[in-house]
Amino acid sequence: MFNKKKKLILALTTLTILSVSTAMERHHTNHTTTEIVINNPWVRSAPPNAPALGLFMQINNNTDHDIKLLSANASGYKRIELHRSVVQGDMMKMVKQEFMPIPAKGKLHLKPGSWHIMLINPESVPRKGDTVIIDLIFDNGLSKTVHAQVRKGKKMTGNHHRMMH
Ligand SMILES: [Cu+2]
Repeated sequence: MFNKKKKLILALTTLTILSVSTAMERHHTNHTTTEIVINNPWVRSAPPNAPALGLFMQINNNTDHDIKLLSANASGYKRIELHRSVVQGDMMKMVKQEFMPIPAKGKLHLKPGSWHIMLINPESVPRKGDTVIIDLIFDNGLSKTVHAQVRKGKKMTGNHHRMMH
C-alpha cells in the first residue's frame, strides 16, 4: 500500500520533470525565431499525379555567421531534396545540393528557376489551399518549422521546368 503510493509520487515527479524540460525546449526553439526568419513559404500546386513538388521561400539569416540549410523533413514524401536549377546550354536542369548557404546578415531566396526544396514522390499530392508542414534543419543545430501554403505558381516559359530527378 505504502509502496504503491510512493511509486505514484515518483511517477508524478517524473512527469513534472518531463513537462518542465519540454517547456524549456519550446523556449529554446522560440529563441531561434529571431536568428532565422522565413518569409512567404509556398508550394507550387501540381496535378494529382505529379511525381514531385517545388517548395519556395525566403530564408533570412539575422546572425553574424554564415549558416547552411542541411536538410528538410516532412511526412508523406518518399524523399526531400535541396535543389538548384541551373542553365546548361539551352536547357535548365535541377542539380541536387548538399546544402543551401545563407550568408551572415543576409538571405537566400528560394524561387522557381533557382534554389528550391523538392518534395519527391508524395503519398498524395497536396491541393491548392492545403498547408505543407516542413522542418528545416540548419547547421549549428538550429531548426525551423515552416507552414507552406499550396498555391498556383506563375507559368514558366517553355517546358524546361519538367525535369528529371
Ligand atoms: Cu527540383
